[in-house]
Amino acid sequence: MTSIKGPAPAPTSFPGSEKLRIGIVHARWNSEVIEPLVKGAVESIVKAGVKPENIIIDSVPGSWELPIGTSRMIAGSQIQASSNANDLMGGATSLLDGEASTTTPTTPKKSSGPLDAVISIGVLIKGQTMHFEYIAESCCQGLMRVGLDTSVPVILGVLTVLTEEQALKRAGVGRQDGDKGHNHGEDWGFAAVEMALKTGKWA
Ligand code: DLZ
Repeated sequence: MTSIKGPAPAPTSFPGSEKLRIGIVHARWNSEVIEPLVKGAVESIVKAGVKPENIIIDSVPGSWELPIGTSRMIAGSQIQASSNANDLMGGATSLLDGEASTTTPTTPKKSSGPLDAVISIGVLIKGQTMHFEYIAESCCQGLMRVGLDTSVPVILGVLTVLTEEQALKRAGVGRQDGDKGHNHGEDWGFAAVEMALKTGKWA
């Protein structure tokens, strides 16, 4: 039996999206899953009409750090009004060229303008202790708070899964049953563009 779960198809056109600036903050834990998720998000953001140079990518150590990383990226983008976005962490262009490398840690980012939405991407895989529960709960609550406090849409790109295979399938790179699954990063990219257009200064 097929499942009814999942988002309805995203809108096919996003008028005004060429003006948008979208941020992605990703954790570096579980990078084998993070990489396709980030790539999927970038591809759908571009498919929706956002210029690759207007996609800012940064990383934090783990999902626990996503709320502060997201908060800082939003604040930094509102303060700094210069610098080429594509210089930051390699921008999104290298990902679109097929080079799905995640970013390396650097100093806080400058930006060439305020961000219209941010996707926060992390992968939490349950282990033998309670660590997973504490990080997942705090991370999700923290990200909701950042979105509400800043009025900049924060897209929840955090997978909270019980097994590695569950994570891989949700990044479209599943290894078992001949089923690669579906890359949720693609949905997050479209969600970011839709929310950026429905809220903030372009609404
Ligand atoms: C410590 C930890 C553990 C056990 N598991 C994960 C995980 O599955 N996914 C993830 O993104 N991060 C994990 N971390 C790291 C924490 O998020 C955090 O980076 C460290 O505790 C340092 O604050």
